[in-house]
Amino acid sequence: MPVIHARPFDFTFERATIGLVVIDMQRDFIEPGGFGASLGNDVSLLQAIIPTTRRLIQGFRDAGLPVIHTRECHRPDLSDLPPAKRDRGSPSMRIGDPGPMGRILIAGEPGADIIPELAPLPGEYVIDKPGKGAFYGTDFGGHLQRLALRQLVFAGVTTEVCVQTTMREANDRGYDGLLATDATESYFPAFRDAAIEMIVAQGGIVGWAAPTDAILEALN
Ligand code: TIU
Repeated sequence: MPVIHARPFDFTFERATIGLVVIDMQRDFIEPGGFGASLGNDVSLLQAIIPTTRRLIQGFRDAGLPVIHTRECHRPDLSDLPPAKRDRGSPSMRIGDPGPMGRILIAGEPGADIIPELAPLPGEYVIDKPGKGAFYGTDFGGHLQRLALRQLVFAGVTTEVCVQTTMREANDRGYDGLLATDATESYFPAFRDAAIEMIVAQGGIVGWAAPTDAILEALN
């Protein structure tokens, strides 16, 4: 069986059961004027991983393996937005408010789109999720079962929020998860590093971690 050289130890997979999950690489998190910026973050930090994430996606496409994209966003009528999420903190704009990329974090608005550099191909599955984890309130689990996937490689933003939450949800459901360490980023680089350490500690309590080159090498 193919192997990715990873931390805390080698990650073994079958080509028939591995897929890539790219979390929330949306304009609302990565470009100025969106949700990430409304929370007071420097969104330019996240732009650094675009080329690596693009290479990782291309590697899965070239190998004929599934690529699944997620988008954190809400229905236009806000019926899937708990008031606690809308009102938390004191954001300069709240979810649903009009901004330079349309209404903040609302499905169908330009800001909720995946950035053009990483646009899904026709036929690639795109999950709209109301929570931080991709399983909550979505058909993500059903889609993984239909594809018969068992091992998931994760990329995207932000490492300690939506990426880590989804990895933990997947881990509890019996999936083996591996985080691409140079295709994930946080508004707080120390949190990215800490999240990676939390995942691989205690014998891979949540999963594995490896750089994109190590992942692509094993796919070839
Ligand atoms: N704020 C933050 O770091 N992240 C989010 O709100 N969502 C995701 O991580 N996608």
